[in-house]
Amino acid sequence: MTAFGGNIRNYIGGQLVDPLSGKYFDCENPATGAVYAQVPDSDARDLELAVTAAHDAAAGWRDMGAQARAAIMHKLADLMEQRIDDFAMAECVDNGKPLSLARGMDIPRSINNLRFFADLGTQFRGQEFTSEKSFSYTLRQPYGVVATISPWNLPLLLFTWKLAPALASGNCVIAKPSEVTPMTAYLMSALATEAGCPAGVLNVLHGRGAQIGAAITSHPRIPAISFTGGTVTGRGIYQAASAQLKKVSLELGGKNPTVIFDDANHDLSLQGAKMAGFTNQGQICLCGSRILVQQDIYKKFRDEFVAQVKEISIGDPLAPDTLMGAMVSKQHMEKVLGYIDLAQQEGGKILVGGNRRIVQGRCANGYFIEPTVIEGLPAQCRTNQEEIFGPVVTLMPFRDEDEAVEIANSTQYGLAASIWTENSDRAKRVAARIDSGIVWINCWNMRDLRTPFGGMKNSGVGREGGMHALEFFTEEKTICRPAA
Ligand code: TXE
Repeated sequence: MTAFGGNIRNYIGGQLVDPLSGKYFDCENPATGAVYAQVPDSDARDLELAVTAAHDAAAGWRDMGAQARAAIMHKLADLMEQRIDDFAMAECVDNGKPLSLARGMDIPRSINNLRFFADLGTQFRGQEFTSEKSFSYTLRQPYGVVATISPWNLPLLLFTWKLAPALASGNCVIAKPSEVTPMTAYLMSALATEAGCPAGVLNVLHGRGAQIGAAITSHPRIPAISFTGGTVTGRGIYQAASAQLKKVSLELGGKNPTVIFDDANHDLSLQGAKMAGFTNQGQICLCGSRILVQQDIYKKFRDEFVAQVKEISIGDPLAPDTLMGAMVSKQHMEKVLGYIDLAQQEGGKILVGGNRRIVQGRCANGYFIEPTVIEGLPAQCRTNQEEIFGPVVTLMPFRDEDEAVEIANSTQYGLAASIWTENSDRAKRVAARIDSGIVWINCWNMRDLRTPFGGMKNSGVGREGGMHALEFFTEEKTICRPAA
């Protein structure tokens, strides 16, 4: 295994290389505040090398066929699986998330992303159309070279979620992980050659969004970009890419409602709202940060919810019983704390949490925030409208289905929602009326990787997942001849 810590390197044309500028910046362990690695500050010159390597490899990768590509992707997955504990530890140190979460969710799902899309690529096909006059069929052809830009909250999971369908559909890739959490993408890139990945097929460039990210977005030889991150950044990428009519897939923020009806299973809905609110320190685009509770059960639900949130163990991500680790960075911690201040200025009452948590011992300088529950705020205030992306939830009562739907739909976002009720007719009615890309009924974050995934409104453009991702990374060409 490549040494964990020290200098991270780019992976270009099958080689681990330093950035041409020789410049690096610090990478912190957010649970301790200590610098533990150096990130290449890549720029347009590094990109040029990667784009050339990728174009040189494109025809070979395309013509190799889906089965051979799948074999290489499975081999890479095998190599990662053999080092699963190292990857989990790296994700934990880089991101601040509990080791148990990295080991239980992030890394297994990352490996599965590779396997899932490797296999799906072998099933991918065009269409056929016959009429009295003509016979037509379509070819699904890769772009050649595409880019992926991914965020810090689920670093390897989202890196592979984009990379895998791009590779499986026959593209060479320029992949840019978040500069805040580059380590697992680096460790994975260091295994690609051993897995049999031809030089230039996968290129991983590290560095700052405003520099290497922007260079990728505007590069004329990268016709398609898949991005996951904040809505403001996504909008900028959309604008930059539109100048060259690039194909863009955007998976952006959320302000997701958790809707609890008075006939919900009490224990399950409490558990579900807690998971949706605080998993990964609330740093998942799917997190349910607005909890809407029907008014006749509001007080009972609130009191028990607050009691349970008080019990969430927060602290050293390495400790086996830790449920909440550190925020990803000092800057992000300060942003979230700023929103907690704002909530109070807006008249919100903090029922539990509300502060930075100083953890004793080796994590004394880490960036921890207490799980925070706020009530008494109107649906239209900034706290209830803007993505906080931290362990902060609000509670709001509602009268009936109509009011629940109205509040649920009252933000600029439309990514995910969860509905808790034992009445299946009501569940179906409300699910159909909520404006979001996915609605869960009596569950949260349950995922079938074949299903379309993405957001309505300002939560994104396009759908990922299953065939949708393979379609995004290919052009469909129609071929037509007279009927025989
Ligand atoms: O993410 P950015 P940030 C939300 C969350 C968070 C906010 C900002 O609310 O507080 O976004 O987070 C790259 N051209 N989400 O600023 O900037 C960047 O290097 C090209 C939601 O940390 O969106 C990184 O690789 N690329 C979310 C990626 O974009 C650019 C996950 C994401 O970073 C770029 C994370 C540019 N000009 C944050 N600027 C989700 N949807 O899951 C930055 N990048």
